[in-house]
Amino acid sequence: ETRYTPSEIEPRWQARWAADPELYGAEPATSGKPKYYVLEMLPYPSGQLHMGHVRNYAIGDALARYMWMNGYNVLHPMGWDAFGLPAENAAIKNNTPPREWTLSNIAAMKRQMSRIGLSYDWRNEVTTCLPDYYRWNQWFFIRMFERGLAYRKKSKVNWCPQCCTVLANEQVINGYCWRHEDQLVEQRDLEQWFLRITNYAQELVDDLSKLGGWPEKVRTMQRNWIGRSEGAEVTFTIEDAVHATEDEHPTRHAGTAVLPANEGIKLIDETVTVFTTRIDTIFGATSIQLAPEHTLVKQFAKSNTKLAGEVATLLEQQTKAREAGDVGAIEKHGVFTGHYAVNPFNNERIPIWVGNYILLDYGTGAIMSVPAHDERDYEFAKKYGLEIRIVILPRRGVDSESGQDSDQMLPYTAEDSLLINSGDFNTLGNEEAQHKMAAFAEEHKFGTAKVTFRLKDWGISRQRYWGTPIPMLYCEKDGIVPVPDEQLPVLLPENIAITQQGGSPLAQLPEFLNAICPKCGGPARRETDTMDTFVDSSWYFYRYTSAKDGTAPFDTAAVAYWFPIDQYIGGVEHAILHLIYSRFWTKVMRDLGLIKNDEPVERLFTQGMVIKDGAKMSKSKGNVVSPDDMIARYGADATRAYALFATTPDRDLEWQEAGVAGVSRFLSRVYRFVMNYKESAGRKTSAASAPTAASQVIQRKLHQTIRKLTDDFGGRWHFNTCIAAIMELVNTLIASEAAIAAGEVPDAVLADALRSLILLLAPFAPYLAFELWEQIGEKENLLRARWPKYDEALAREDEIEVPVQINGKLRSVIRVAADATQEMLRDTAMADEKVKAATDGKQIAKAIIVPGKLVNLVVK
Ligand code: ANZ
Ligand code: ZN
Repeated sequence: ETRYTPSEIEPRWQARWAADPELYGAEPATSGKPKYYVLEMLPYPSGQLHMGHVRNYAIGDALARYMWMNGYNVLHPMGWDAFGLPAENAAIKNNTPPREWTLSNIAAMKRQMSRIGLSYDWRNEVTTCLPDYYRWNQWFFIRMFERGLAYRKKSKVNWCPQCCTVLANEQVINGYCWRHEDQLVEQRDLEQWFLRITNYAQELVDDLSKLGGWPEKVRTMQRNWIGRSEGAEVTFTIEDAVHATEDEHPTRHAGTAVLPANEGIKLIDETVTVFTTRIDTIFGATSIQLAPEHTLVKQFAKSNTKLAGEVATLLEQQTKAREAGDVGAIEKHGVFTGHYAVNPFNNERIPIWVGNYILLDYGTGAIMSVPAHDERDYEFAKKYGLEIRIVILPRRGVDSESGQDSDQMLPYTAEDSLLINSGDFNTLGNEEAQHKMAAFAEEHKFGTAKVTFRLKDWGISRQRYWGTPIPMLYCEKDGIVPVPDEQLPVLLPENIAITQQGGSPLAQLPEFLNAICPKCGGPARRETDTMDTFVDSSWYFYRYTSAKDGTAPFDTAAVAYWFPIDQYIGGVEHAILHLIYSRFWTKVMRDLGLIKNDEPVERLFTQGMVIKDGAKMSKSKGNVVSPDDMIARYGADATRAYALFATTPDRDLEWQEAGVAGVSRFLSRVYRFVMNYKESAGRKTSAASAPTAASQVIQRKLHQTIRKLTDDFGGRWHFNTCIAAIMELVNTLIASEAAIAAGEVPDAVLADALRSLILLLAPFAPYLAFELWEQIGEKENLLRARWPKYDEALAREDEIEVPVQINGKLRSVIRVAADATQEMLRDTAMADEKVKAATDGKQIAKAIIVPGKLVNLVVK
């Protein structure tokens, strides 16, 4: 008897697949076939694949193979997100150049991928750290610069002292560095390059509605991240500033207009603009609250050192809360500035405070505080004894039954309410009031309706070496000048000493730093920062369509054919940053006229994590299972099939080696069975005999399995139950061995069963499938063989009759499938006319249902 030996089968097929680049190669756009672009997120070349990768790729690979077998032209590419800090850290630690380290990791991981048997089109491999790729990052950057979409500004940046670099907001997780879980992120002021993603904020929100093939949770995360708020900006005038600084409690219109000649008081802005989403509550505003860093506060504090000190404390509190990622729950503190503002709606004078819960970088950095109708303002007003004035009420008035007085229901924040104490706007519903009041403000030129976004422009400057050089020059005469296209790429120098110190390593290389201004021919300084690596991953999947193109980022005709990506598969940790940047980049490329699609990805799937002993696999927990070990012990087919069999792809998967062993035993059963009967499979033309009971059982199971898998590949993707169904099919075949021996199963039926079994197995265990396919004498490329079709009639279970009793009396007999479940029996019984009549108007107290035997209902 032959034994299943993956260690013999798998390397043999690896060699054959490697020798045939066409096998998994996409055909040209002109193939005339329908296309299918399936993509898994490209890995960072750390040097080792982990089980999370294996799972991600096993899902994509199964799908790619299934689509090939359904006649599609499939693009299934792979590449390397190859820039980034670990290469620099490794360089410092091992004294290896980052490029060398990265490329050798890529080679190692590519070997792992080929051991796993993944069906990638390596002809279109993309490696983002190579100049033939990153030159296009530079090219895109210059196109954005020309359109004002890339700009430079001094700004507070998130700084990780361990990375020695700036982090994007998205790379700060609850105040900590995404790479260093225990490193609090600091704030620093630096000149940075930004991409104007906020220009696309509205479209990025709007187009989420087009992404019906994305998980709802990812769309919600993006919507929240973009954070669109409809509201209004209202400008309050500031009352006479002079006397306010001299007297803590000035009276209205007090004092003369004599301005002291000294101090910076003349600098004081005469107005302050707030952003509010509830202009309908403006008659209830009893203070203005400014962010500690608001310019007005700086002016107020100039001549008031006490205030300056207090504001510094407020800012410190806010920064701490920000670093801890929890500004929302900050314990509120504030300080009165001594100044007053005038509410343009009622000319009322209200004090201007500084609040530690007001952020500079949202809205206008200033708010009108309405304690009666906002939680935070309420808490603040209670603490500092500020007036709380009710200006909206529930439509039905205060709930009299509960006996609550109005004070106890505060703050009252409902949207659906009526205005009171609001002058001419009294009795309006709040929504109508919002429109009328915004219009009123606009008409009188002290306000305007306004949409605000939480999304910030994307800071892409990194003071690191291993990234795409930003292709900009600084000339004393001409200022900021882009590197001309024909000088691209700006090559990243290779011989460089990398050190841990802050600042960009490139700045220490005079031959890089010193350049010639293309405008005036004079000396210029080269930008020494490199780009955030999220630039690389924002458009890499376009490059896959024509990765060798030396004249353009991609071939537009190929992109027109392949895009959008039909199915993208990856970790939910990329739900915000990578996927928002990619969507932004696509829209920019569209506006550059390069592509037609508005969105890059049609369907997105986010798989669950792989865990071991209840925790995410990690070196620090010591619970890492290496794919190489598993493959050495059980083979690649068993390892990857187990990654799909253990649970549905969206759930977290608890890795259990016993499960891999179980899948491996199942694969040996398949192997043995097919090898035993491969001769019959060759004899497809035996005389058609009348259907026997044994052949009916086999065919029914076979067609049910085909139906199950076909349905699941269509969208549900419960590959675990798909593999379980194949196991059942194999059990049925093995249980039929006596009947086969007795000649009760026609050769044609057996041959069809074997052939279909191999095809069904091919997406999950490709090595075994290719091997057995050849063993049964098939000459055709397995991937071009057609996925089996099921016959509904053959799949149908025999029907049986089941009696239905009501309170012990036989009332009806229903016809159901032999394998009908309790639910199916119950549903069929309840739909039966006689049962309906007998239970009409009564309650079913109890239902005893024995599948295949009887339904017994007790009614009252
Ligand atoms: C007055 C008001 C009354 C407000 C009311 C709310 C309820 P979202 O929805 O998140 O956009 N706000 C505005 N800018 C702020 C800043 N820089 N820091 C802290 N808070 C700020 O929130 C908008 C609301 O948050 C605004 O509407 C403002 O408070 C506050 F019954 O204005 B509101
Ligand atoms: Zn110049």
